[in-house]
Amino acid sequence: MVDWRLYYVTDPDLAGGRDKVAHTVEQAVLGGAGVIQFRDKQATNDEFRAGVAACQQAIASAVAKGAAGAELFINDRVAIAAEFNTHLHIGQDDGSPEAARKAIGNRLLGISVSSLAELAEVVRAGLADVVGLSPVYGTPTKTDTASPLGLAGVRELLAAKPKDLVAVAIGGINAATAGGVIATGVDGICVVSALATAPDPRAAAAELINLWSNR
Ligand code: TZP
Ligand code: MG
Repeated sequence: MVDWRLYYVTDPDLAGGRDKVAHTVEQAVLGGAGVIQFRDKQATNDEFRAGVAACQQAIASAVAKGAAGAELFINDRVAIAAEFNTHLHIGQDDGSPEAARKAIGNRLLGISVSSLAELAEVVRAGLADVVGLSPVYGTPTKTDTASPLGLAGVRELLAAKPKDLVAVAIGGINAATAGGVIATGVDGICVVSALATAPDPRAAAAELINLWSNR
C-alpha cells in the first residue's frame, strides 16, 4: 500500500542546488512523505541518473533512521525510469502513455490532468495508476501550467474519476492551503516549494502530514 498523503516533488533550484536535493528527500521522508518524485528539467541524462541514485540512497537512509519508507517516481524520463525500475510520472506533453506503460511494465504510472477532457482520456486509456490534478493554485514554481482548478475544480475532477484511480493534487499547496485541498477528498497532496524551501523540511513534512488527521 502506497501512502499517498504527502508527495514531495524535487526541484534542484529551490533546494539550493542539485547536490542539496537528496538531503531534502531524506528529511521529507523522515517527516512522513510517502512518495517522492525526482524532477529535474535541466539535468543531462547522467546528472539525472546520479540524482535518482542519490534519492534512492536518501530514502534508504531515512528508513535506516526509522522512517516508514517512500515510493520513488521519476518525472518525464521514461527510459531512465525503465533503467532504474522506478515508477514514472508524465505530463500531457511527455509522449504517449502507451509507450510509458510499455517501458515501465507493472511499475506505477502517474499522469497529470488539468481538465475533465484530459481526465476522461486517461480513464478511457486505462493505463494510469494515479492522476496528478494540476494546478490547484497558481504557483511560481511552474509557470507553464493550465489555469488553476481551485478547490471546486479539484472536486469536479474527483467526482468524474473511478474510485480506484488514485488522485493527488499539486500547485500552490503549503501549510496554509493544504487543509482545504485535503478536505476535497484527494488521496494526496504534492508539494515542491513547501518542503524544498523550508528551513526544516522534516518538520514541514510532519506539519503537512498532521493536517490529514483533521479529515
Ligand atoms: N506541476 C503543476 S504545479 C507544479 C508542478 C510540478 C509545481 C508546484 O510547486 P509548488 O511549489 O508546490 O507550488
Ligand atoms: Mg512533464
